[in-house]
Amino acid sequence: INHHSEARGALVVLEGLDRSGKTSQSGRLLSYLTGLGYPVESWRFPDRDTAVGKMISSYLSNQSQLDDHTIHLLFSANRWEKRSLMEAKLKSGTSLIVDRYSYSGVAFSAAKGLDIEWCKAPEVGLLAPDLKAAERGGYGGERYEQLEFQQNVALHYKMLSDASWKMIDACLPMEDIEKQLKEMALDCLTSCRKGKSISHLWL
Ligand code: NYM
Repeated sequence: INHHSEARGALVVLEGLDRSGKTSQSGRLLSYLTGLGYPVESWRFPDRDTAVGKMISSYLSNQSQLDDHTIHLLFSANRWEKRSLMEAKLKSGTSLIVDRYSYSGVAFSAAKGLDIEWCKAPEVGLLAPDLKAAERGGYGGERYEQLEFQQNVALHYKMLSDASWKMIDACLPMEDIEKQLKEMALDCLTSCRKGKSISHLWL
């Protein structure tokens, strides 16, 4: 690896339904890329450690009730509070593997019946992923885990996705998913190092 000081890191986002296996895949991808010598960190949204994240966590575990619009804006605020750190990491050459991002934000809230354009608005200006990988299929005592709701979320992911999304069948053997993800991520890291510039949502 050629460690150019100006080479930036890549923003790799994993999306998918609840229990589609994103979390274990992001762990595997992290160790693979780290093993190749790339500086990489694994992040997730919601980030439950921040002040806003604690409110989200209490809502998700049914310990508090919030209006659908309010929780939507908190999920978005949770991404905004990490935006400058995210940008600093990427510019310093560290790649980020992020488990859920704005697409989960929009798909889950729109599946509850909120207007999709309203849902996208607070995401405008956040950093756009360099790779959007989504696991199709799969799913699972938290809020949102009912099958019908998951199907509705899937429908909204579909509405948000375009040709730039890399779709992976979550029903494939774990090793196959892992292999596909590794190839995609490596391509992405390479093009970011070669100078692909950072862009912003909503694309
Ligand atoms: N979720 C996640 C949202 O509704 N909006 C968001 O912006 C994000 C990031 O939170 N069911 C939902 C999806 C999940 C739940 O996520 C918790 P996780 O990955 O299980 O911690």
